[in-house]
This record gives sequence, structure tokens and C-alpha cells, in this order.
Amino acid sequence: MDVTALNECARLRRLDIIKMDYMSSGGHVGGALSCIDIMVALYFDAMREKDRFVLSKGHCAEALYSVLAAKGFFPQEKLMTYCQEGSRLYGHPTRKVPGVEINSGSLGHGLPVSLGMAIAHKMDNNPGCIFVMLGDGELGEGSNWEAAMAAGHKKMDNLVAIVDRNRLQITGNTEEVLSQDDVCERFASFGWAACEVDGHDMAALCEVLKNAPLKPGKPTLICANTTKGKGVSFMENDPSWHHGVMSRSQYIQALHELGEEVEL
Ligand SMILES: Cc1ncc(C[n+]2csc(CCOP(=O)(O)OP(=O)(O)O)c2C)c(N)n1
Ligand SMILES: [Mg+2]
Repeated sequence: MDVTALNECARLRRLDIIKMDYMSSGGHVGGALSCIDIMVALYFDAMREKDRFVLSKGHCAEALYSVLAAKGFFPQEKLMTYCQEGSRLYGHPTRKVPGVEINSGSLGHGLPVSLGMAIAHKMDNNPGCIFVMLGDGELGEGSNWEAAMAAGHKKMDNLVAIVDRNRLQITGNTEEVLSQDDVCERFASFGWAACEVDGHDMAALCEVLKNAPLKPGKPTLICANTTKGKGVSFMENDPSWHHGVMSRSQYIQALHELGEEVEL
């Protein structure tokens, strides 16, 4: 897919996210909209057959479900059962859903589990990489740093961690809650190759993700600078949209801003 098609794919995923969250009166819309360009770049451009993706910031399950449905793991119509009784599309992902690699949502576990998967891949001579998406607020969880140390020590050059650096977590600004300002330097000090990218620039994302892992003998950390709520003006950079519920008029405005008109 070229960049135009990838951006269109991301727009459609944003519409899915808005619809799923409105229909369920649930979800984590801000963080889903901040990471969706990265996930589209991964699933529709950068990842190869044996690569695996882990969504560590599992509260943004609706973003993962939308991408998995678009990749054909399950029918698109299932998306609208998100968080409804009887559906397996729970608010946090589980392996009961085709394409989901790990149960997540309890923050801080995706990186250590991905490290284990990367070690297993090496033992099996599997050439695939493990890509794992973390939230910046999530980096406050201590188990991430144990995994960061171990991955550097073990020279896990089949592990790529992407931090959705939207500068907000559940209660507000990450720099006020627990600073993550030097995330690249911190990982580099544990032996990682680290770089920054604009997490909404599709061409730049594809370039860096296709070239990852960045260095032999080192795990890779990509700090993707993003905007929480990206694509819907009244949600952008507003912490109340971490898990806000849209009114009908807000829903219609969000759809309109994403290029879909609704019949009233
Ligand atoms: C272990 C654990 N502690 C607390 C929570 C509650 N929680 C859900 S989302 C969230 C904030 C996460 O912030 P961030 O990682 O920056 O996510 P994003 O901004 O991408 O939504 C918290 C604290 C949780 N899910 N798991
Ligand atoms: Mg965040």
C-alpha cells in the first residue's frame, strides 16, 4: 500500500473506533486514536509474515480489533459487538479473539512477555520480530524496566518496542504524574538502539518501522510522538477523553470531522 492508501486505511480505522466506542458507551478513545496510525503502518506495511504484534496498552483494544478485522482475522460486522454482552470483543483484548497474541490491559506486562516471545523465537531459529506497543504512562510500571535491562543484556535484536508518546495518561500530563521526558536516553542506557518519529506521519512511520530492528545486537525502542485523540478536534490533547463517552452530537461531529456524514 502507498502512503495515501495507508492514510485512508487509518481514517477508516478511526471511524471504526468512534463507532465502537459510541455504540458501547465505553472504550478508551483518546489512546486508540493516538496509536492507530502506528498500528496501520505495522499491519499494512512493515510487518512480515513471521513478525508478531503485542498491544501492551490493552485498554486501546478497539484500535487492535479494528486493524485485525481489516486484516481479515474476523468479520468486520463483529466490530459492532464490542463490549456487548455475549461478545468476545471485550474492553481489553484476550487470546479468545483471532489475531490477539496476549491478554493485556493490566499495564506493564507486554514488554516482559514480548521479551519472552523474542527469546523463544531465537531458540526456534524463527527470523520474525516481536513488535510491542506501550503507552508512555505505562512506562511507570516497574516490570517494564526489568524487561528493558534484560533485553539489552541479552542483545535481543528481534524485539522492537514502540512507545505511544502522547504525553497524557489517565489522570493528566505524564510530566506531572511521572516524567518520561528522556525515554530514548533511558532505553539507550540499557543497551537499546533508540530513535524518535512523528507517530502520525505515515511515510516516516513506514520508513522507521520497515528498518527496525535498527541495529544488530540491540533491541530497538521507537518513541512515536503522538497526539491523544488525534483526528477529532475536541478530543485532541484533552485528558478527559482518555475514556470519555460521547454524546450524540459529539458523535456526529466526530464522524463529520473524519469525513463521514450521518443522516439525522
Ligand atoms: C497495572 C495497571 N494499573 C493501572 C491501570 C489503569 N489505567 C488504565 S489506562 C491508564 C493510563 C495509561 O496511560 P498511557 O500508558 O499513557 O496510555 P494512553 O495515553 O496511550 O491511553 C491507567 C493508569 C491499569 N490498566 N493497569
Ligand atoms: Mg499516554
